[in-house]
Amino acid sequence: MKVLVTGGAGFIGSNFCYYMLEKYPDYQLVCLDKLTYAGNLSTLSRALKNKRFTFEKGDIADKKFVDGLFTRHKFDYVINFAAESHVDRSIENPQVFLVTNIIGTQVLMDACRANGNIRFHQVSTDEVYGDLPLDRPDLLFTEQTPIHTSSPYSSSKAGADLLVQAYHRTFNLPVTISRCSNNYGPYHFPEKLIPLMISRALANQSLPVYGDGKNVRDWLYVDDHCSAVDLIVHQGTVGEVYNVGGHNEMTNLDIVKLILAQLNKPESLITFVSDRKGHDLRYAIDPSKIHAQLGWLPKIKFKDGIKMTIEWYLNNKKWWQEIISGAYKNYYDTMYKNK
Ligand code: NAD
Ligand code: TDX
Repeated sequence: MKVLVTGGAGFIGSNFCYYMLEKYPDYQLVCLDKLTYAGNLSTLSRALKNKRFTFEKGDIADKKFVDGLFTRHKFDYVINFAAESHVDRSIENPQVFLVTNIIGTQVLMDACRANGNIRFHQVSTDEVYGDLPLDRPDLLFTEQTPIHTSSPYSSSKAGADLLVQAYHRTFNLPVTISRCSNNYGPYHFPEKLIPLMISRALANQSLPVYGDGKNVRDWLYVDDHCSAVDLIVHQGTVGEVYNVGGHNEMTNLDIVKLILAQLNKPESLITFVSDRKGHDLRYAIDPSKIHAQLGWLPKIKFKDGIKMTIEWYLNNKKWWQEIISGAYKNYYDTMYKNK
């Protein structure tokens, strides 16, 4: 089998490449990645030593490049992780989100159609459902929850999801979609909450918590997301959407306090800053469909996963210190200066 993994130099895509190389010793993997600010070849250094792994630098929205790639390789599966993924950046500059997340998905699906209707999987997000109130813990996102987005990022992901479903109905393209909750784990880019707070706490820098810190996210260890995508791709029903999550809701403030406690740093580092525009209050996934139909369950409990993650950031300082010392420093100064 030959699998195209797009966005494989990013957080979840790279973890997925390692997961697949280990699980399927006879699979060939091709990783297509544009290497934007969020993509790092150093993340793939172990994979690049594997003869079954090939890296291709390119843009999923570049039709000429993508068509050429599909001519050079005969893919059995295409799994689309490539995206602009940071909500705050989408508020500053929406356009690239529309180009990569919507047009990129269309270009990939057209290439699948033109090359024998290749099986296509879209990695989507729980953010397409909008948010839930903080005072209704009984409410969860199901696959039937209406799409109702808040940010340019989530709108671009929702646009792509609708297009994927349209390609199934109109062209009979064999597709599936997964909508996962917030991931955490190794290689998470240090602009996102958990790695940002770990890296700043280690440097005794202030920890910027948006608003009152009471917003809730539903956290899943990245390997559990990888196992869900693997199951959906191999055993899922074509045309279907699967929610992925592990019932692990926490407020942002509790996450930050937990990180500080694990690192033995004082809570006085916490600084409340102005809120994210349109900030979603709460995400919470109902994963009963993927459990009932495919037998998926998460393996890593949050209390173990967060320890493993902090340990990984302590043992891999070179990886993230190189990132935060370059262009990222300007990003931090610009994005947080008025908060
Ligand atoms: P990431 O930002 O860490 O990685 C994205 C990768 O895509 C990078 O390597 C980047 O270089 C690449 N990329 C960006 N634009 C590209 C383009 N035009 N062509 C080719 N490559 C391009 O993102 P992530 O957190 O790993 O998220 C991966 C996917 O999972 C995204 O589709 C995201 O919407 C989805 N998702 C993420 C989470 C989460 O908590 N991080 C949760 C649910 C779903
Ligand atoms: O400095 C910060 N301070 C803060 O309080 C940052 C960066 C975030 N936050 C808050 C905002 C959110 O409520 O923490 C929460 C998590 O923020 P992010 O890490 O930016 O993630 P989120 O906005 O929840 O989106 C993530 O989950 C769904 C991913 O980035 C998306 O790609 C995915 O689709």
